[in-house]
Amino acid sequence: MHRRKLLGGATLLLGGCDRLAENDTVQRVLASAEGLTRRVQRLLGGEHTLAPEYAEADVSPVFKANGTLNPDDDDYQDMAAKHFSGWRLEVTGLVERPLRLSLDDLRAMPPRTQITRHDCVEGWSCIGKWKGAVLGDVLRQAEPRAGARYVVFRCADPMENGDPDSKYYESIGLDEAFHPQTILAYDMNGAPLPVAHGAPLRVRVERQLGYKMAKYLMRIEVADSFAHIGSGNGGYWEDQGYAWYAGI
Ligand SMILES: Nc1nc2c(c(=O)[nH]1)N[C@H]1C(S)=C(S)[C@@H](COP(=O)(O)O)O[C@H]1N2
Ligand SMILES: [Mo]
Repeated sequence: MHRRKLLGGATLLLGGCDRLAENDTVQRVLASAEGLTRRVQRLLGGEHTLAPEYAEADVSPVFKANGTLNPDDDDYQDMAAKHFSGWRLEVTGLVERPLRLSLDDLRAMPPRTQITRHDCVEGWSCIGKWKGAVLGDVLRQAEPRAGARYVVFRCADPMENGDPDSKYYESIGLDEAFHPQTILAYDMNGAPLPVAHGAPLRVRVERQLGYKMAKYLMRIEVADSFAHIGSGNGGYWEDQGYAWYAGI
């Protein structure tokens, strides 16, 4: 009986980015598995193991777009109509120097290009080529203050009928934020990021699952806790029951 409950939880997890039922067993399994993957990854490879990178020939001919494909938000639509010339990435919270960066500012920073595999919790994968600014470089400019533990990504897309309080968000630890492959991508497969994939800027966190990779990025908040955001679990999908540390 116990075993069947566990398998039920695992099947739900693989079932996709659908809402998970508020189920105690699922919550417990996710919580324990999450700590385990994180510890095992650290034991096996240390903090900064690189995710595998691929060759140009491996790039998927079609990269599936998932989740929000075009944000239902007037401000976002206005910015998109002006080719994101008015868009700025804000860096706020526990930092010495809050930042407001244009796409040109980000493109002027030393770029990193990587060809990696994107794994969605739904069970599909695609290989894509990403180019962007290294998040660690942006954070070093902003200078996180003592007590900073998390980097919270705030996105433009409401998840419930245009409700501004339901906008997608995500968070990662400061260690993951300073990982060399954690980038803010403005190009995909050699062209500016399409709207369906998160224009004008999306996060790549290559050692974790797709839902960590926030699209339509508007603001980065450096914080000591995410308990005050959403339902307090560190991300839109985490609030529906997914693991915060989504290691692959
Ligand atoms: N802002 C935002 N970011 C998001 C999502 C979303 O709906 N909104 N979906 C997530 C999920 S579940 C996946 S698999 C990837 C999909 O990225 P893609 O559209 O480039 O495939 O984006 C992630 N980031
Ligand atoms: Mo996903």
